[in-house]
Amino acid sequence: MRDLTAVKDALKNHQIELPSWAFGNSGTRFKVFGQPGVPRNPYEKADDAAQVHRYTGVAPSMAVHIPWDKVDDYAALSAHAAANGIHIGAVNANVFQDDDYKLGSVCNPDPRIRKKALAHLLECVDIMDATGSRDLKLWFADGTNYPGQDDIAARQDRLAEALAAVYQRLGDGQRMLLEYKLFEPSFYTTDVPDWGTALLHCQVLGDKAQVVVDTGHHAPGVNIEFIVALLLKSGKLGGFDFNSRFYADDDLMVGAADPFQLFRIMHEVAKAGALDPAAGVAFMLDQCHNIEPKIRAQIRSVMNVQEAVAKALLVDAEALTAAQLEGDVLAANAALMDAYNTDVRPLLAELRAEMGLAPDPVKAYLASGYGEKIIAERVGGDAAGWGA
Ligand code: RM4
Ligand code: MN
Repeated sequence: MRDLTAVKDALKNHQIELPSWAFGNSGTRFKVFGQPGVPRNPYEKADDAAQVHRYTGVAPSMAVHIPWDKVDDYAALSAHAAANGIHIGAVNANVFQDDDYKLGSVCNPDPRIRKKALAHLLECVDIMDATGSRDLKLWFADGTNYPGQDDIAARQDRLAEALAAVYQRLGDGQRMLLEYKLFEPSFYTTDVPDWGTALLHCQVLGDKAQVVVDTGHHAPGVNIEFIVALLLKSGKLGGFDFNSRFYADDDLMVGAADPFQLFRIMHEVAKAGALDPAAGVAFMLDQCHNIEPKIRAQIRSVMNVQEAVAKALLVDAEALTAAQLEGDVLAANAALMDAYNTDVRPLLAELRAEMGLAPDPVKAYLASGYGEKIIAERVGGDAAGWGA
Protein backbone atom coordinates (compact mmCIF):
# COMPACT_ATOMS: atom_id res chain seq x y z
CA MET A 1 0.00 0.00 0.00
CA ARG A 2 1.71 3.19 -1.08
CA ASP A 3 -1.19 5.60 -1.35
CA LEU A 4 -0.24 7.88 1.56
CA THR A 5 -3.82 8.82 2.39
CA ALA A 6 -4.69 5.14 2.71
CA VAL A 7 -1.57 4.56 4.82
CA LYS A 8 -2.58 7.39 7.15
CA ASP A 9 -6.17 6.17 7.36
CA ALA A 10 -4.96 2.71 8.33
CA LEU A 11 -2.69 4.22 10.99
CA LYS A 12 -5.52 6.31 12.43
CA ASN A 13 -7.64 3.18 12.75
CA HIS A 14 -4.98 1.01 14.30
CA GLN A 15 -5.36 0.84 18.08
CA ILE A 16 -2.94 -0.18 20.78
CA GLU A 17 -3.98 -1.31 24.27
CA LEU A 18 -1.99 -0.31 27.34
CA PRO A 19 -1.35 -2.56 30.34
CA SER A 20 -2.40 -1.13 33.71
CA TRP A 21 0.61 -2.81 35.32
CA ALA A 22 3.06 -0.79 33.23
CA PHE A 23 2.13 2.28 35.28
CA GLY A 24 2.84 0.63 38.63
CA ASN A 25 6.18 -0.15 40.16
CA SER A 26 7.92 -3.22 38.82
CA GLY A 27 11.31 -4.82 38.91
CA THR A 28 13.24 -8.01 38.74
CA ARG A 29 13.57 -10.65 41.40
CA PHE A 30 16.53 -8.66 42.67
CA LYS A 31 14.91 -5.29 43.31
CA VAL A 32 11.87 -3.16 42.62
CA PHE A 33 12.96 0.47 42.29
CA GLY A 34 10.00 2.61 43.30
CA GLN A 35 9.26 5.78 41.36
CA PRO A 36 7.58 8.91 42.71
CA GLY A 37 4.09 9.71 41.43
CA VAL A 38 3.19 6.10 40.69
CA PRO A 39 -0.57 5.33 40.81
CA ARG A 40 -1.96 3.98 44.07
CA ASN A 41 -5.02 2.33 42.60
CA PRO A 42 -6.60 1.30 39.27
CA TYR A 43 -8.33 4.66 38.95
CA GLU A 44 -5.01 6.47 38.95
CA LYS A 45 -3.62 3.91 36.52
CA ALA A 46 -6.49 4.78 34.18
CA ASP A 47 -5.63 8.47 34.59
CA ASP A 48 -2.08 7.73 33.45
CA ALA A 49 -3.19 5.51 30.58
CA ALA A 50 -5.49 8.32 29.44
CA GLN A 51 -2.44 10.56 29.16
CA VAL A 52 -0.84 8.17 26.71
CA HIS A 53 -3.99 8.20 24.60
CA ARG A 54 -4.24 11.96 24.86
CA TYR A 55 -0.86 12.48 23.19
CA THR A 56 -0.86 9.54 20.76
CA GLY A 57 -4.55 9.35 19.86
CA VAL A 58 -4.35 5.61 19.19
CA ALA A 59 -4.31 4.00 22.64
CA PRO A 60 -7.92 4.18 23.84
CA SER A 61 -7.98 1.20 26.19
CA MET A 62 -6.26 -0.16 29.28
CA ALA A 63 -6.03 -3.85 30.13
CA VAL A 64 -6.50 -4.78 33.77
CA HIS A 65 -4.92 -7.57 35.79
CA ILE A 66 -6.89 -9.23 38.56
CA PRO A 67 -6.32 -9.11 41.54
CA TRP A 68 -3.81 -6.30 41.01
CA ASP A 69 -6.66 -4.12 39.75
CA LYS A 70 -9.37 -5.37 42.06
CA VAL A 71 -11.96 -2.70 42.85
CA ASP A 72 -15.32 -2.82 44.60
CA ASP A 73 -17.21 -1.51 41.61
CA TYR A 74 -15.96 -2.36 38.12
CA ALA A 75 -18.72 -0.40 36.44
CA ALA A 76 -17.44 2.65 38.35
CA LEU A 77 -13.90 1.96 37.12
CA SER A 78 -15.24 1.72 33.56
CA ALA A 79 -17.11 4.99 33.99
CA HIS A 80 -13.96 6.64 35.35
CA ALA A 81 -12.00 5.42 32.33
CA ALA A 82 -14.72 6.65 29.98
CA ALA A 83 -14.74 10.07 31.63
CA ASN A 84 -11.04 10.21 30.77
CA GLY A 85 -11.60 9.18 27.15
CA ILE A 86 -10.54 5.55 27.38
CA HIS A 87 -12.13 2.19 28.17
CA ILE A 88 -11.21 -0.96 30.02
CA GLY A 89 -9.78 -3.59 27.70
CA ALA A 90 -8.70 -7.16 28.29
CA VAL A 91 -9.09 -8.72 31.70
CA ASN A 92 -5.94 -10.63 32.64
CA ALA A 93 -6.32 -13.45 35.12
CA ASN A 94 -3.66 -14.04 37.74
CA VAL A 95 -3.29 -17.58 39.00
CA PHE A 96 0.40 -17.36 39.77
CA GLN A 97 0.81 -15.36 42.95
CA ASP A 98 -0.90 -17.40 45.63
CA ASP A 99 0.94 -19.88 47.82
CA ASP A 100 -1.59 -22.50 46.75
CA TYR A 101 -0.22 -22.32 43.21
CA LYS A 102 3.24 -23.61 44.01
CA LEU A 103 2.61 -26.77 41.97
CA GLY A 104 0.37 -25.07 39.45
CA SER A 105 -3.12 -23.63 39.16
CA VAL A 106 -5.53 -25.32 36.74
CA CYS A 107 -2.99 -28.13 36.18
CA ASN A 108 -2.29 -28.67 39.88
CA PRO A 109 -2.53 -32.30 41.00
CA ASP A 110 -4.79 -31.18 43.89
CA PRO A 111 -8.44 -30.84 42.81
CA ARG A 112 -9.11 -28.27 45.55
CA ILE A 113 -6.52 -25.94 44.09
CA ARG A 114 -7.74 -26.53 40.54
CA LYS A 115 -11.21 -25.56 41.70
CA LYS A 116 -9.90 -22.40 43.32
CA ALA A 117 -8.04 -21.40 40.15
CA LEU A 118 -11.09 -22.06 38.00
CA ALA A 119 -13.22 -19.94 40.31
CA HIS A 120 -10.80 -17.05 39.77
CA LEU A 121 -11.00 -17.43 35.99
CA LEU A 122 -14.79 -17.41 36.16
CA GLU A 123 -14.69 -14.35 38.40
CA CYS A 124 -12.66 -12.64 35.68
CA VAL A 125 -15.52 -13.28 33.24
CA ASP A 126 -17.93 -11.69 35.75
CA ILE A 127 -15.61 -8.65 35.73
CA MET A 128 -15.69 -8.61 31.93
CA ASP A 129 -19.47 -8.44 32.13
CA ALA A 130 -19.20 -5.39 34.37
CA THR A 131 -16.50 -3.61 32.38
CA GLY A 132 -17.84 -4.55 28.96
CA SER A 133 -14.50 -6.13 28.08
CA ARG A 134 -14.28 -8.47 25.12
CA ASP A 135 -11.18 -10.44 26.03
CA LEU A 136 -10.12 -12.70 28.86
CA LYS A 137 -6.37 -13.19 28.70
CA LEU A 138 -5.04 -16.37 30.22
CA TRP A 139 -1.44 -16.99 31.02
CA PHE A 140 -0.56 -19.93 33.22
CA ALA A 141 2.66 -20.15 35.17
CA ASP A 142 1.91 -23.86 35.46
CA GLY A 143 4.63 -26.38 34.87
CA THR A 144 7.19 -28.52 36.64
CA ASN A 145 10.81 -28.14 37.65
CA TYR A 146 11.97 -31.75 37.72
CA PRO A 147 11.51 -34.76 35.46
CA GLY A 148 8.95 -37.08 37.04
CA GLN A 149 7.52 -34.31 39.24
CA ASP A 150 4.07 -34.71 37.70
CA ASP A 151 2.38 -36.43 34.78
CA ILE A 152 2.84 -34.27 31.67
CA ALA A 153 -0.20 -35.70 29.85
CA ALA A 154 -2.48 -35.65 32.89
CA ARG A 155 -1.69 -31.98 33.36
CA GLN A 156 -2.86 -31.33 29.79
CA ASP A 157 -6.18 -33.03 30.59
CA ARG A 158 -6.62 -30.86 33.69
CA LEU A 159 -5.86 -27.78 31.63
CA ALA A 160 -8.37 -28.77 28.94
CA GLU A 161 -11.04 -29.34 31.56
CA ALA A 162 -10.58 -25.88 33.10
CA LEU A 163 -10.44 -24.14 29.74
CA ALA A 164 -13.66 -25.86 28.66
CA ALA A 165 -15.43 -24.68 31.82
CA VAL A 166 -14.33 -21.09 31.24
CA TYR A 167 -15.24 -21.30 27.57
CA GLN A 168 -18.76 -22.37 28.49
CA ARG A 169 -19.12 -19.33 30.69
CA LEU A 170 -18.16 -16.81 27.96
CA GLY A 171 -21.00 -14.58 26.83
CA ASP A 172 -21.80 -13.32 23.36
CA GLY A 173 -19.01 -11.20 22.01
CA GLN A 174 -16.54 -12.41 24.63
CA ARG A 175 -13.35 -14.30 23.84
CA MET A 176 -10.68 -16.24 25.61
CA LEU A 177 -7.09 -15.54 24.60
CA LEU A 178 -4.62 -18.23 25.54
CA GLU A 179 -1.03 -17.11 25.96
CA TYR A 180 1.99 -19.37 25.78
CA LYS A 181 5.47 -18.97 27.20
CA LEU A 182 8.45 -21.24 26.85
CA PHE A 183 9.68 -21.25 30.42
CA GLU A 184 9.73 -19.32 33.68
CA PRO A 185 8.73 -19.71 36.43
CA SER A 186 8.86 -23.42 35.61
CA PHE A 187 12.15 -24.70 34.31
CA TYR A 188 11.55 -28.25 33.14
CA THR A 189 8.07 -28.34 31.62
CA THR A 190 5.61 -25.53 31.07
CA ASP A 191 2.01 -26.57 30.46
CA VAL A 192 1.42 -24.04 27.65
CA PRO A 193 4.96 -23.57 26.35
CA ASP A 194 4.36 -22.77 22.71
CA TRP A 195 1.88 -21.71 20.06
CA GLY A 196 1.26 -25.29 19.00
CA THR A 197 -0.01 -26.26 22.44
CA ALA A 198 -2.09 -23.09 22.70
CA LEU A 199 -3.54 -23.64 19.23
CA LEU A 200 -4.44 -27.29 19.95
CA HIS A 201 -6.46 -26.24 22.98
CA CYS A 202 -8.09 -23.34 21.15
CA GLN A 203 -9.06 -25.55 18.21
CA VAL A 204 -10.80 -28.00 20.51
CA LEU A 205 -12.63 -25.20 22.31
CA GLY A 206 -14.02 -23.30 19.32
CA ASP A 207 -14.20 -19.88 17.70
CA LYS A 208 -14.17 -17.87 20.89
CA ALA A 209 -10.76 -19.24 21.87
CA GLN A 210 -7.73 -17.72 20.20
CA VAL A 211 -4.00 -17.59 20.72
CA VAL A 212 -2.12 -14.56 21.99
CA VAL A 213 1.47 -14.05 20.95
CA ASP A 214 3.65 -12.39 23.58
CA THR A 215 6.75 -11.38 21.64
CA GLY A 216 8.99 -12.08 24.65
CA HIS A 217 7.87 -15.67 25.15
CA HIS A 218 9.91 -17.62 22.63
CA ALA A 219 13.28 -19.26 22.52
CA PRO A 220 16.02 -17.05 21.09
CA GLY A 221 16.01 -17.00 17.31
CA VAL A 222 12.43 -18.19 16.85
CA ASN A 223 10.83 -16.69 13.75
CA ILE A 224 7.82 -14.97 15.30
CA GLU A 225 6.44 -13.59 12.04
CA PHE A 226 6.10 -17.15 10.77
CA ILE A 227 3.94 -18.03 13.77
CA VAL A 228 1.92 -14.86 13.23
CA ALA A 229 1.36 -15.65 9.56
CA LEU A 230 0.14 -19.15 10.36
CA LEU A 231 -2.15 -18.09 13.18
CA LEU A 232 -3.62 -15.35 10.98
CA LYS A 233 -4.24 -17.85 8.20
CA SER A 234 -6.09 -20.14 10.54
CA GLY A 235 -8.14 -17.30 12.05
CA LYS A 236 -6.66 -18.05 15.45
CA LEU A 237 -4.57 -14.96 16.18
CA GLY A 238 -6.45 -13.25 18.98
CA GLY A 239 -3.83 -10.68 19.79
CA PHE A 240 -0.35 -9.67 20.79
CA ASP A 241 1.38 -8.86 24.01
CA PHE A 242 4.07 -6.57 22.64
CA ASN A 243 7.38 -6.01 24.39
CA SER A 244 10.97 -6.67 23.50
CA ARG A 245 13.67 -8.85 24.81
CA PHE A 246 17.36 -9.40 24.52
CA TYR A 247 17.53 -12.63 26.52
CA ALA A 248 14.38 -14.04 28.10
CA ASP A 249 11.02 -12.45 28.98
CA ASP A 250 12.62 -9.04 29.43
CA ASP A 251 9.41 -6.99 29.05
CA LEU A 252 11.33 -4.03 27.65
CA MET A 253 9.73 -1.47 25.38
CA VAL A 254 8.41 -2.93 22.14
CA GLY A 255 10.64 -2.09 19.21
CA ALA A 256 13.58 -1.31 21.47
CA ALA A 257 15.57 -4.51 21.07
CA ASP A 258 14.68 -5.48 17.52
CA PRO A 259 12.65 -2.95 15.52
CA PHE A 260 13.25 -4.99 12.37
CA GLN A 261 11.50 -8.00 13.89
CA LEU A 262 8.56 -5.81 14.85
CA PHE A 263 8.39 -4.56 11.27
CA ARG A 264 8.43 -8.11 9.93
CA ILE A 265 5.62 -9.08 12.27
CA MET A 266 3.54 -6.04 11.34
CA HIS A 267 4.14 -6.74 7.67
CA GLU A 268 2.39 -10.11 8.08
CA VAL A 269 -0.44 -8.45 9.96
CA ALA A 270 -0.85 -5.68 7.39
CA LYS A 271 -0.75 -8.16 4.52
CA ALA A 272 -3.57 -10.15 6.13
CA GLY A 273 -5.65 -6.97 6.52
CA ALA A 274 -5.65 -7.47 10.28
CA LEU A 275 -4.65 -3.97 11.43
CA ASP A 276 -8.23 -2.79 11.49
CA PRO A 277 -9.96 -3.30 14.86
CA ALA A 278 -12.76 -5.11 13.03
CA ALA A 279 -10.31 -7.93 12.24
CA GLY A 280 -10.33 -8.83 15.94
CA VAL A 281 -6.61 -8.85 16.63
CA ALA A 282 -5.86 -7.10 19.94
CA PHE A 283 -2.60 -5.15 19.87
CA MET A 284 -1.70 -5.02 23.54
CA LEU A 285 1.48 -3.96 25.25
CA ASP A 286 2.78 -6.14 28.08
CA GLN A 287 5.73 -4.28 29.50
CA CYS A 288 7.38 -3.24 32.72
CA HIS A 289 9.29 -0.01 33.04
CA ASN A 290 11.65 -0.85 35.84
CA ILE A 291 14.11 2.01 35.50
CA GLU A 292 12.55 4.46 33.04
CA PRO A 293 9.62 6.86 33.62
CA LYS A 294 6.46 4.89 32.93
CA ILE A 295 4.03 7.18 31.12
CA ARG A 296 6.71 8.47 28.82
CA ALA A 297 7.86 4.91 28.14
CA GLN A 298 4.33 3.90 27.20
CA ILE A 299 4.11 6.84 24.80
CA ARG A 300 7.43 5.81 23.26
CA SER A 301 6.20 2.23 22.94
CA VAL A 302 3.02 3.28 21.14
CA MET A 303 5.16 5.36 18.78
CA ASN A 304 7.47 2.42 18.16
CA VAL A 305 4.52 0.25 17.15
CA GLN A 306 3.20 3.01 14.91
CA GLU A 307 6.56 3.34 13.19
CA ALA A 308 6.65 -0.38 12.46
CA VAL A 309 3.06 -0.31 11.20
CA ALA A 310 3.76 2.69 8.96
CA LYS A 311 6.77 0.95 7.44
CA ALA A 312 4.77 -2.23 6.94
CA LEU A 313 2.08 -0.25 5.14
CA LEU A 314 4.69 1.32 2.90
CA VAL A 315 5.80 -2.00 1.45
CA ASP A 316 5.18 -1.98 -2.28
CA ALA A 317 3.05 -5.12 -2.29
CA GLU A 318 2.83 -5.32 -6.07
CA ALA A 319 6.58 -5.07 -6.54
CA LEU A 320 7.09 -7.59 -3.76
CA THR A 321 4.70 -10.14 -5.23
CA ALA A 322 6.07 -9.67 -8.74
CA ALA A 323 9.60 -10.26 -7.53
CA GLN A 324 8.51 -13.29 -5.52
CA LEU A 325 6.73 -14.84 -8.49
CA GLU A 326 9.71 -14.23 -10.73
CA GLY A 327 11.94 -15.82 -8.17
CA ASP A 328 13.94 -12.62 -7.94
CA VAL A 329 15.23 -13.11 -4.44
CA LEU A 330 17.13 -9.84 -4.18
CA ALA A 331 14.38 -7.65 -5.63
CA ALA A 332 11.87 -9.21 -3.22
CA ASN A 333 14.15 -8.60 -0.29
CA ALA A 334 14.80 -5.05 -1.51
CA ALA A 335 11.05 -4.35 -1.63
CA LEU A 336 10.84 -5.11 2.07
CA MET A 337 14.06 -3.31 2.99
CA ASP A 338 13.09 -0.16 1.08
CA ALA A 339 9.99 0.15 3.23
CA TYR A 340 11.87 -0.70 6.44
CA ASN A 341 14.55 1.87 5.71
CA THR A 342 12.06 4.68 5.13
CA ASP A 343 12.07 7.37 7.78
CA VAL A 344 8.37 7.42 8.67
CA ARG A 345 8.65 10.02 11.44
CA PRO A 346 7.64 12.96 9.20
CA LEU A 347 4.62 10.97 7.99
CA LEU A 348 3.59 10.23 11.56
CA ALA A 349 4.04 13.87 12.57
CA GLU A 350 1.76 14.84 9.69
CA LEU A 351 -0.76 12.21 10.72
CA ARG A 352 -0.84 13.58 14.27
CA ALA A 353 -1.37 17.10 13.00
CA GLU A 354 -4.34 15.80 11.01
CA MET A 355 -5.66 14.19 14.19
CA GLY A 356 -5.34 17.47 16.07
CA LEU A 357 -2.38 16.22 18.08
CA ALA A 358 1.08 17.62 18.69
CA PRO A 359 3.59 16.20 16.19
CA ASP A 360 5.87 14.97 18.97
CA PRO A 361 3.84 13.21 21.69
CA VAL A 362 6.76 12.87 24.10
CA LYS A 363 7.58 16.56 23.92
CA ALA A 364 3.93 17.51 24.35
CA TYR A 365 3.54 15.21 27.34
CA LEU A 366 6.69 16.58 28.99
CA ALA A 367 5.51 20.13 28.43
CA SER A 368 2.11 19.37 30.00
CA GLY A 369 3.53 19.18 33.52
CA TYR A 370 1.46 16.03 34.27
CA GLY A 371 4.54 14.16 35.47
CA GLU A 372 5.34 16.83 38.06
CA LYS A 373 1.68 17.11 39.04
CA ILE A 374 1.31 13.43 39.96
CA ILE A 375 4.58 13.50 41.90
CA ALA A 376 3.23 16.39 43.96
CA GLU A 377 -0.27 14.96 44.35
CA ARG A 378 0.29 11.27 44.89
CA VAL A 379 1.73 11.43 48.33
CA GLY A 380 0.84 8.80 50.89
CA GLY A 381 -0.91 5.53 50.26
CA ASP A 382 0.67 2.47 48.72
CA ALA A 383 2.16 2.73 45.26
CA ALA A 384 0.78 0.07 42.93
CA GLY A 385 3.19 -2.69 42.09
CA TRP A 386 3.00 -6.13 40.64
CA GLY A 387 3.64 -7.68 44.01
CA ALA A 388 6.18 -10.31 43.04
C1 RM4 B 1 3.47 -13.15 32.08
C2 RM4 B 1 2.60 -12.98 30.85
C3 RM4 B 1 1.32 -12.29 31.12
C4 RM4 B 1 1.51 -11.12 32.03
C5 RM4 B 1 2.30 -11.47 33.24
C6 RM4 B 1 2.54 -10.28 34.13
O1 RM4 B 1 4.76 -13.47 31.74
O2 RM4 B 1 3.32 -12.28 29.87
O3 RM4 B 1 0.75 -11.83 29.92
O4 RM4 B 1 0.23 -10.74 32.44
O5 RM4 B 1 3.52 -11.99 32.86
MN1 MN C 1 2.16 -11.42 28.25
